Amino acid sequence: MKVVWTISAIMGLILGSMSLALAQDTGSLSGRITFAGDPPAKKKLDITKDKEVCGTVEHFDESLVVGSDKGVANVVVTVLGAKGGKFASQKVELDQKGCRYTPHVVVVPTTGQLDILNSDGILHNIHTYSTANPSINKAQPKFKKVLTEKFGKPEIIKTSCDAHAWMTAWIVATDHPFVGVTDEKGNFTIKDVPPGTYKVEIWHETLGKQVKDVSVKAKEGAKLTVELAKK
Ligand SMILES: [Cu+2]
Repeated sequence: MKVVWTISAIMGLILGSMSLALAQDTGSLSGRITFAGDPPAKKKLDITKDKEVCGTVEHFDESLVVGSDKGVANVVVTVLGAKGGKFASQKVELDQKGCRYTPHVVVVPTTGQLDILNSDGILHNIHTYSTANPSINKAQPKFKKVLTEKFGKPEIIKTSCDAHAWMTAWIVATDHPFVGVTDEKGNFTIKDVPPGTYKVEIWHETLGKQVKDVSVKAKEGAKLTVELAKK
């Protein structure tokens, strides 16, 4: 018994130090995406249907969300060609609450699944506009609390609800975890990136795409600041 315990303790130490070594050999990439010019005013949307549910939250146009300090939200930052890494979770959620998708941009592993929740208890519809993956056009009645979908090919997919014209979300299907989405302040962080020189893709639904070269060094945090302008 004692021997078994000792062996497992040694194995634990070895495995522990191995994963520690792996973590130390990676770097991170963080930064900020800003808007060139004056931040556009928030545009409030008129809710014309199912007001008793959809009207419980305020709705704003989310196609371009810029903070007062010019940070752009919902920008997808992807490190192209980085190998390995681990997803935080294979199960990701997209909620429909107050007839609004949360989050607006959701990152889903191509090996994982997206659980689309209907917290509203009214009829929604999931309509995806994809090219690499099969398109989805499914009703989600009030009793259907969860709809589970898979996206096997990497792609950024526009998603909307045919029942509520203002509802839009973006599904980022990815085969690696080196993807970040900017927060309300335009900040993003991508952890555990293997050292190397990469092309980094910056994508926003309204402001388009840019590609930058970035070098990530072991145990160091690389920084990237990009300004996006209206096309
Ligand atoms: Cu809907």
